[in-house]
Amino acid sequence: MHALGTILIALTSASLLAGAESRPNILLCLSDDQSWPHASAYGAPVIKTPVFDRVAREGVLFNHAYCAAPSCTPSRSAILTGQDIWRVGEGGQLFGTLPAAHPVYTDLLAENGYHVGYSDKGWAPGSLEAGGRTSNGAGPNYKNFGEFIASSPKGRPWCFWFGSRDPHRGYKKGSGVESGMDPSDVSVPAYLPDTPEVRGDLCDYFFEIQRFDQQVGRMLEQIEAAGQLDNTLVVITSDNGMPFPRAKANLYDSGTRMPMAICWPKRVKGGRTIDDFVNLTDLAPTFLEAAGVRVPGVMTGRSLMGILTSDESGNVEPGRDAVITGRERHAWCRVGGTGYPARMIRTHDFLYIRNYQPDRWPAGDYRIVTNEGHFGDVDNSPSKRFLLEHKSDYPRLFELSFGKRRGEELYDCGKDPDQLNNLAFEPDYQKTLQELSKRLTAHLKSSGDPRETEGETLWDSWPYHGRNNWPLLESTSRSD
Ligand SMILES: [Ca+2]
Repeated sequence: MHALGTILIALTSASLLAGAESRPNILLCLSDDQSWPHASAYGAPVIKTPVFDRVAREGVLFNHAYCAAPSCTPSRSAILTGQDIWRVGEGGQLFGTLPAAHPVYTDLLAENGYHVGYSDKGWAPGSLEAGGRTSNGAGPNYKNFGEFIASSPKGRPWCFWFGSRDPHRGYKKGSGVESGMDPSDVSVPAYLPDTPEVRGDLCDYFFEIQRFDQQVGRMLEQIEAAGQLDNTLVVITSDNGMPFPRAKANLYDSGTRMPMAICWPKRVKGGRTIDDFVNLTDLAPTFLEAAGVRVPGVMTGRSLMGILTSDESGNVEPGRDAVITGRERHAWCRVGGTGYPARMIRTHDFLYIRNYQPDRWPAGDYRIVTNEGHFGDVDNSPSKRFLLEHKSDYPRLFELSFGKRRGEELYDCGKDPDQLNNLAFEPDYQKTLQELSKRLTAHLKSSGDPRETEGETLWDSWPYHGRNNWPLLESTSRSD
């Protein structure tokens, strides 16, 4: 090796060592199936999330954070790789895999001296082996944060992924009310029937969000006790929307808009609320930049460090006026194991959705197998059961959750915050629709989405590494 090269390597190592103490610890706390605005910092009634609220108060609260896909596996693939789901192959759908060829921020931090680990739900669900990985993309597994922090070498920064299993179903029925919640105070989204069954189900969901909040609180106490909170970058968010009809696995706000709060006392001015549109793919480049690690060119996310280190509130960075996300196969619930491919663009005023296969059932095929067996993209739940059993009392809500959809959907988010009235075929909205459609297509093409760049796509033929709950799929399906 040339002498100059040796000197450069020595200098690089020396500067890394010199900077090691100033590099932040990174803590990502991810709930499982929590929608915006279900945290008390957003003013949501009934629910109390003092830890999330504290991080928002001492740091930054995001009003427009969106997951990259409204489904566990693809959302987690996108967080780890910092890429849109259509760029990560079989990582882009539920029970897929995470191909080893895609760099993940956890590996990059480990290669640069970080102590890395995760507990509970990491990259999941799916098959890591199928993608050529020998360990979880979220890092080595630890029993809990306490075990991780105790094993953390002195003087080295750490990066931890806490993947809670709350508020994923199932719920203990009545747990919300038993904990003291008053169901009459619940704000029921307009896409759900306002009934005692649904209000009770929402309370049980809130109960688990509060349990997640308490878990995060105990971790922050440990970090404070170790005197490390000042230089720890803490992110609290969720992987996808709540497990209710027309929410999780859908591209409406109910499925993709996430609560998110970030603090880092040493570097980030607190007490700010941000209106910029951000994607959870932005987290990987944020963590890398905070750690002084080069962000790979393949990452489509954009670091949030500019927002975090600014003094501003509201709209901070130009160009962050929209997010683009998508959906491929969620559950195995259609004839032939197909998905419901769709992409969306969300701006401040509008949500535009493109459904590539409107002939398919968005919530899964309607099949007579068991009472629980309909519409497999919607988690079984008291709310789902109520809507199925009272279809004739709530025909519109039933259609909105389970019926077929048009190839294009457009919602006026100011007038219709729950996104119920599709304006895509209204003459007054054609100009808006054309503009959003053009912008969506341009982004999908430039980011290499096969749905736009290739005639035939592979998603429906990729393996589903989960239990097939539909053994009679080919023979008993009907399409009414
Ligand atoms: Ca989830």
